[in-house]
Amino acid sequence: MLYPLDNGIREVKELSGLWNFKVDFKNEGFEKRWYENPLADTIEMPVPSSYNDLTTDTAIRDHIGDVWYERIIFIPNGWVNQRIVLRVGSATNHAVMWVNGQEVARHKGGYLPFEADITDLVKQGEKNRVTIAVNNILDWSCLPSGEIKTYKDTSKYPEGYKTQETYFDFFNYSGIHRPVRLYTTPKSYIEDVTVQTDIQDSNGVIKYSVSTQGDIASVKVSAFDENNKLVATSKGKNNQFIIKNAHLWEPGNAYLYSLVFQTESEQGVVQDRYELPVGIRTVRVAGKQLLINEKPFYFKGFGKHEDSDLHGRGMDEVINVKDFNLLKWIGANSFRTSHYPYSEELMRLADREGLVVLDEVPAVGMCFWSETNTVFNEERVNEQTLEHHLQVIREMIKRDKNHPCVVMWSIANEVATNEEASEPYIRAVAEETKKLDSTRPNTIVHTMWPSVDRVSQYVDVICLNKYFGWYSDHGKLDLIEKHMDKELLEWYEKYKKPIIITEYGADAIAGYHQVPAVTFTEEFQIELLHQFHKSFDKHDFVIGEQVWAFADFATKQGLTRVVGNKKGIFTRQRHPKSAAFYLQKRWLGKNPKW
Ligand code: E9O
Repeated sequence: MLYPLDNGIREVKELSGLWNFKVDFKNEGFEKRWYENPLADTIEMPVPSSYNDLTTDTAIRDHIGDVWYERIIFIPNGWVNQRIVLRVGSATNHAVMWVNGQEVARHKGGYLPFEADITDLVKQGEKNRVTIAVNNILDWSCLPSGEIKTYKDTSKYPEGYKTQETYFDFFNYSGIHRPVRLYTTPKSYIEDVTVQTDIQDSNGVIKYSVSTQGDIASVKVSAFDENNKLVATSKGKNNQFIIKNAHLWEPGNAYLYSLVFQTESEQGVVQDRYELPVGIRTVRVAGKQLLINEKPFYFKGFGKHEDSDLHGRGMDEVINVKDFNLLKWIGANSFRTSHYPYSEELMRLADREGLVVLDEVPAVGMCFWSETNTVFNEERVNEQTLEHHLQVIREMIKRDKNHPCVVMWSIANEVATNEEASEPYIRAVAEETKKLDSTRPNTIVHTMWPSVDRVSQYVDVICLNKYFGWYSDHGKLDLIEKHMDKELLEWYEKYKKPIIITEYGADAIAGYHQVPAVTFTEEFQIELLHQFHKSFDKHDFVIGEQVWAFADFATKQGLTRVVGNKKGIFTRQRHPKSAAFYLQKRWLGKNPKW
């Protein structure tokens, strides 16, 4: 799915700003067809943002169900004879969209875009009403998964009392989280573009395919370098061409060519145009290593979240730019989009800044399969979950396939891969990923042990989240290295695949200090990381370390969460804890691994 572009042929109109907003407390909006008329009794709500932290009302923050957004749009006069598309960057977790009372789109999944062709529904020179209902309920058919718990004992709970149970460690922020845009294309247009790159000698090989709609006679492709110099051309919907002495896209040293795809009519009239930034690079797993441009790559960085004060999970270029500057300052070269695909704006920034990305689907919290049903409902991870998982993989790869920054697909995080039912499930997901993109390795992120794991034969790289000294042997710094060594060797022995530690860390409350270190102090966080590093440095099959987490982040309320998860190396406001200086010294220092 192409990112909307303004380029003289295509036009984009941003719909960010204040929208009318209403919480459907009585769950009546669909039945009463709220979309047919302007919403009554609304409050102001910024788009993009999570709505949860913006009012002073607990009932709004913790609402389970639908909320409604609405705004008026005008269609510019110049848009006559254009195809007009309404596109939502993401709405968490489900959305239905109407234009002038007509349903135009339905989308399940909170972290990927959806759009609708609304050309025939909008009127030039008049007010057009866009209504979007967003629902935050998570059940077992969703990713992330969850379930609604109902409380039957009316002597203890009010009638109809329910809670949204989630089995993941981030606040279930909801709302329209990414920009909403109107954009145009000509009536005959470029629908999608796929680019794959290779390197032969010092030349870049670019293989592309273009899909179009309408009457299109020919496709032309021109490649421009960063100085806007034309370096190669090609023709046809599927083809490949060479850029001589290509400038490669490298981690920390990004270089992007601009590929301009242009369609023409029979008469040679230019119809549509799309510019795609393309980084020439290769990625593959070879034995114990992951090679980018045939050079071993060691991942230094973090698991992150799209999370900040007030905005919640709302896309914010201010936070994105600050985070990238901090990543570079600390010597990180990569991050994982834990635990969902991040905004397209962030991915485009990573392409430009040369940061390497592990792109993850929102498959988190899948710790209960049908065979271990013990808690609330009958249904746990099931066929519908798998169907949705495959759908999300398709949407993610469709959106992110052309990003040079993405070097690997992460198909799930902390799944109960010890259970029998996980094997066919993960196998199906892993195979789908390969089928859709054979140019990138895939991985799954484990918190299980090698002796019980049933699925790692289906992935190329093994990722581990390990919490010695924290969730096990809490506070025992002296055991970490030994435990880590043992486990790493067992994983390698069993699968002979490269390993990235995608999570290790400790909560530290900024400003808490003690010597000797105790848990929750800044000193303990440093010492814990240091013990892990002693182990990582010994094993050549360990190809990366990503600390959990980049910054403190919001979670649901819980006894082990003091105003959120405090494993950040930066506070939620992006101020460094002491461990940031320790990591900076390690990552910018010398090490045979990098
Ligand atoms: C996922 C991440 O979203 N991994 C969690 C992180 C945490 O801080 C969370 O924020 O809790 C850790 C999972 C730890 C499982 C440890 C199992 C140890 C068994 C003894």
